[in-house]
Amino acid sequence: MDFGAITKHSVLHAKPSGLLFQYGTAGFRMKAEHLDHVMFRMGLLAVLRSKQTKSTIGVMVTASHNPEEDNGVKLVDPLGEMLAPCWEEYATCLANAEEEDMQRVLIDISEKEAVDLQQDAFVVIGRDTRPSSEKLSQSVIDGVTVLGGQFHDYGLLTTPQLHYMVCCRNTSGQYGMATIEGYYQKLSKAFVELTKQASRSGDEFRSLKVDCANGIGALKLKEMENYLSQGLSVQLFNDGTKGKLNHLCGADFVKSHQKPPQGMEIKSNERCCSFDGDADRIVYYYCDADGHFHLIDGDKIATLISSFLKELLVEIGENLNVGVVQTAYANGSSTRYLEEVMKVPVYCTKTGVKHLHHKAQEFDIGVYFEANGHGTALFSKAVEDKVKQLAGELEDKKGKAAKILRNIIDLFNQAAGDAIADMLVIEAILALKSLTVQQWDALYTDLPNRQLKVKVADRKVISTTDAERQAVTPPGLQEAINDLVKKYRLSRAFVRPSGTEDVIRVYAEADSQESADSLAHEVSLAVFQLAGGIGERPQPGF
Ligand code: NG1
Ligand code: ZN
Repeated sequence: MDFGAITKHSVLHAKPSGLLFQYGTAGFRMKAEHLDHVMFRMGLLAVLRSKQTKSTIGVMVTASHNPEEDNGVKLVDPLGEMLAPCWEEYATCLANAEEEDMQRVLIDISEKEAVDLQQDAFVVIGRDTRPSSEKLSQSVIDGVTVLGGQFHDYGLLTTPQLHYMVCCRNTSGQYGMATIEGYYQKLSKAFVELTKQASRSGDEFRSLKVDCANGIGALKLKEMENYLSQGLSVQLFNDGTKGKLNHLCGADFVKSHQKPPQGMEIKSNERCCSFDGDADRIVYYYCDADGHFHLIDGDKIATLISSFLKELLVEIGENLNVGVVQTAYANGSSTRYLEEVMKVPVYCTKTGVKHLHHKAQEFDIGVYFEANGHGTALFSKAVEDKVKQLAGELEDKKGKAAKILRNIIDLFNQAAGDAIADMLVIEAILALKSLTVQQWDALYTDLPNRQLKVKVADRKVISTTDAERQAVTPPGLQEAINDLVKKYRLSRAFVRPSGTEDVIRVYAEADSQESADSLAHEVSLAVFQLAGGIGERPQPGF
């Protein structure tokens, strides 16, 4: 390592004082103006990780569903997965190091991980459409080059597209071509084949309204449209030409406010969906004839997908298992429906897709979704091999099911959730099963729920256990929550510190919206009192 050069460049990316940086659930995330040095240093770290794994590493500049003024960065590991946990710690350490300690920290990481500094390094970079992203990705490149790494800057990409590129490059093309055309070709081929297998009638299944959160999803869907042929016609809204990123639109807005985005005209019973700012989340919805809004969140998406995959496995007749992985935010009705009606085993993990992903790998087919619409399905090697074999050999019902499954595997073949891939899978399933959005929604009725945020002086005072469903500290908080929950029917509530914002999140569900709202409010007050709330006391009403 040329420490002279590193220092020379590093001082041009000075660390602001008095701020703490933490590689959280989704990398670093904060106001864009504080992130320049983090970007430079993540460029350095990506080179070390690339040398250590002898593979291409990805760096994505995005703050996903956060406001336009924020930005963030995360590293993508060789097979397109999230960064390994001990490297998250190195990332935090490097981001917080004072200028004079940089050398020591870099040497420490290299020694601990036995990084061969002579090894070549290759880093691929992508960014979302935030005004700050271009300059920040230049700082990443600065970090990569000063450590002697090679790079390819893909420019504007969705987060899942960057994961795809990393995976393609590390599997020497087996997974697909590491170009944007390669991505479109792989997904559209699978989708078009699937829709050919559907015996559909009418236009109902062919058109879909998509709210792109004024983000990267709009650009990429526009490019992709030409590849989808007649299979699907998407009508894009909030495409970034007018509105602000994630402002009053996008998957996070729709899910948390439980109402349609602005900037989209919805006629009754039309099928609509929303992406988030970097297109790794998706939620569906429609308005019924009475004008009532119906949200179809990640839980219902997981239900549709896992039920369909289970049916295919029955057709194929192999002894393979499907499991669903959720977090504590999953609606209680979805868990009940999956377990009791679908007879699918359901597991709960901590928030953050890496936890869900890890658990989902234990099944032949693991379907995982966060309620907010971030998720995918994973297929074991055994399933992939069996399906390929049957799809090639058989022409009967079993062969047909195997062909469908093979295309779904191709569409889903993403190491983390991809709104575009999820959308295509969902559209294909609805078409194949001739299901309307209303029929899909009617699988079960969500329990009314409410999510709130509480500001506290130090969010670390709350620690949790049992996949975040129980608060361990501060003392007395869980008992208070238990007492409040008892006051309502079909009720449940939990609290946890956010990994991406400086807040405590409160979740409550109950038999009516009034009860869910009131329980969420009461739990917020308990958090405020027992966990050191700051600012104004939580007020009832939303
Ligand atoms: P935090 O801020 O830790 O709650 C949020 C989402 C996660 C995940 C991450 C990363 C909720 C309640 N939380 O995490 O599910 O998607 O952002 O983007 O939706
Ligand atoms: Zn996102």
